Amino acid sequence: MTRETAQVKTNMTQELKTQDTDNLITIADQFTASKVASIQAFGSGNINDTFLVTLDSPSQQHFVLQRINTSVFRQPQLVMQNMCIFTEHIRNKLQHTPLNRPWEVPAVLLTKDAQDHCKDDDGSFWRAISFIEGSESFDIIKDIEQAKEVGYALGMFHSLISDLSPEKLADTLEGFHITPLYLQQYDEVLAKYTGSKFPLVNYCLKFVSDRASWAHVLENAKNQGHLPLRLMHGDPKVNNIMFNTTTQKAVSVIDLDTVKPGLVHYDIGDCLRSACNPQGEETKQWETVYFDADMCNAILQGYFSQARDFLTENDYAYIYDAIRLIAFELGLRFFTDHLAGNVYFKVKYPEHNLARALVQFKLTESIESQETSICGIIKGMR
Ligand code: GN1
Ligand code: MG
Repeated sequence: MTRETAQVKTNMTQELKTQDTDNLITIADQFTASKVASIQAFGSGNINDTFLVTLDSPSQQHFVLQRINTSVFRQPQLVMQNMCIFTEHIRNKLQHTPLNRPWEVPAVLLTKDAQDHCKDDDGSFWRAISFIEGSESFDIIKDIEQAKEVGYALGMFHSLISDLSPEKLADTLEGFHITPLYLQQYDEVLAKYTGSKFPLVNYCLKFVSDRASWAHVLENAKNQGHLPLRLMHGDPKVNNIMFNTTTQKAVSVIDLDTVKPGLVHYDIGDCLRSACNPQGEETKQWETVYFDADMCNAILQGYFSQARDFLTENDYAYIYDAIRLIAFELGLRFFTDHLAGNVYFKVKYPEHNLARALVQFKLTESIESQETSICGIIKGMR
């Protein structure tokens, strides 16, 4: 059975009930000596369940409480181990060489028994992370200035972990961003496919089959030694970048579950596919989705201002492919999950993953139609 189809029940999102809130308070209590004032569902994550805990305390106002989806992260204790290792590395580094502008690293909060997680009566895995006070995130980029900040944040993140050896971190999500493996899972799901009531499924089927042979591009480059294995964030979509609410400068990158060995290209692709889509990945108007090359230019400017020192000539050569590939790959992952019955990504309605796939495929088409200008932008950055 494939990782993305491993979960048996459908991931339909649910509202918070009073009884749930009581349970949540009991869990949140384990991570704080202060009184919990309130708890609310937080963010728009597709995998874990995330809550913002508000405290009655002048010293710490909030923290983020999360139930890790253990059907996806099979060894959540390794996720926590990775998080402790690299956040400590970054904190040490910042202490010795302070930056010339504010930057925050989310901290793992310990339970009253000094553990980095706790389990509830159902065996669910809970952990708490500090909240960056006075910061906010956006699902859709507002303007070019913000785009430069998004790029700066990813470049800063990569630069801060660039001297931590990839072997120091465990592979917490095998196959993550290995496109050929997603194609393999897709073929397995397709083998059981008996037709659909949604005509747009046919468009998606053709979309994938037209690109299946090209989709090995980054893995081939990695296997041939053209691209080095490094540490990556894994999920630097635009709403994982935190902005100071007053200065509107990027101050942190959050959602650190998938920081693990990989290619920085997966991150560059993921950041651009999410930040250069002005309609956002949840739009229902998939026909009008396009890739905004001006935003791409600004993000890459911000990125290279921080990343130039550790990138090689080969790295530049694969950036266009990375942008195209990660949009395609996410579309493929959503589409596979739709065909498999919505077992991996949380959904709000039955054809939600199909709608999400169409958005990413349309974005991929738009990237392909602008290949010359996107490659020109990348060339201009060297
Ligand atoms: C998932 O759960 P969330 O929203 O942080 C997914 C990413 C996708 C993203 C698309 C572990 O991230 O790979 O890009 O949805 N995370 C995992 O919104 O599969
Ligand atoms: Mg994530």
